[in-house]
Amino acid sequence: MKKARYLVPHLYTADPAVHLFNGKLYIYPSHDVESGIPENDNGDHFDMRDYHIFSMDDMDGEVTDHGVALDVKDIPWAGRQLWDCDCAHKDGKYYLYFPLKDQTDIFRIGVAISDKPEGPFIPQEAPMKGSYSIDPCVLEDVDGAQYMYFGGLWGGQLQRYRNNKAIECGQEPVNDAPAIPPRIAKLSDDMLEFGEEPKALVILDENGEPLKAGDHDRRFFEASWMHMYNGKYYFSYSTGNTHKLCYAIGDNPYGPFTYQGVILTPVVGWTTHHSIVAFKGKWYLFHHDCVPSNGKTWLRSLKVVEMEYDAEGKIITIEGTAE
Ligand code: FUB
Repeated sequence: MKKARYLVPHLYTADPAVHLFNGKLYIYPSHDVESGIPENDNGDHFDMRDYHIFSMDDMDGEVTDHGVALDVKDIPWAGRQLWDCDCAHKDGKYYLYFPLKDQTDIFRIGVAISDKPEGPFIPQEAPMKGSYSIDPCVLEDVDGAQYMYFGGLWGGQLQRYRNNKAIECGQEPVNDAPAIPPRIAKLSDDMLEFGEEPKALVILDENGEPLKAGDHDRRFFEASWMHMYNGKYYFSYSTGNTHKLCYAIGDNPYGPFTYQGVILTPVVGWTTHHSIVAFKGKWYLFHHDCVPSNGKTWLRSLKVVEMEYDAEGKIITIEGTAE
């Protein structure tokens, strides 16, 4: 499969997290809706209320919609805005991690549990202790340890935290100040909490210096994803207001990671968000764009395209507008 393929024509869906469970690919996306809220830098127009989960047996085959797996009205601590989620598996249970604003309009990360990868998922009574910001993604390492990566700037509120504490009037730093890093934390054995204090995931430039806040073409904005290739850890992310998917490589789950380049150039739309997965001997980039909604940035559609590496393990850049 070389041509990009839209996956879910009947629903607007975005931010795909994709995993191979029981021989099938399961897709955990955001479910976009027409909220009627004017577009702003805070992302208020992304007022999503539930998740649908999808599965596919083959990359070219049918995509099954398993229906509503979790609804905001069933989450006891809910305020608003169900954003990008991810799912992890341990000992026969599936754990759906989701960012949601609480009743004070602060993003927290919640967990919901199911016996099946497609749900339905039963949410916990309260968000994960000490959680903040958005876009959780979970990597199961080769030794079975599970790590959560998270964070997102602007509407994702990451700029409001330093050393895991909320600060007054947090702003994104500028110019030569170090960029705000995404966070990593090992999960607890029961998968329901952080098993340690979240740490900064540092992305270094070609000189071994942390990327700078003013380097909007390369600095982390949101949309963490981690995958492994040839024994290395590939951390990929969105640059937000410069609309690229980039990646950095490290030797272990915590890093540091060294910036490598662009995976996907800007798509039609504002946000860009993805996952990378191997299936039946090939690599795929799942992502979204706003072509089917004629450019409405809050009504996005899932796509998949084959992704390739060169002989040195570098990801070959894909054009965001490729058909
Ligand atoms: O879908 C809402 C937000 O938009 C996600 O959490 C971000 O990553 C961006 O795609």
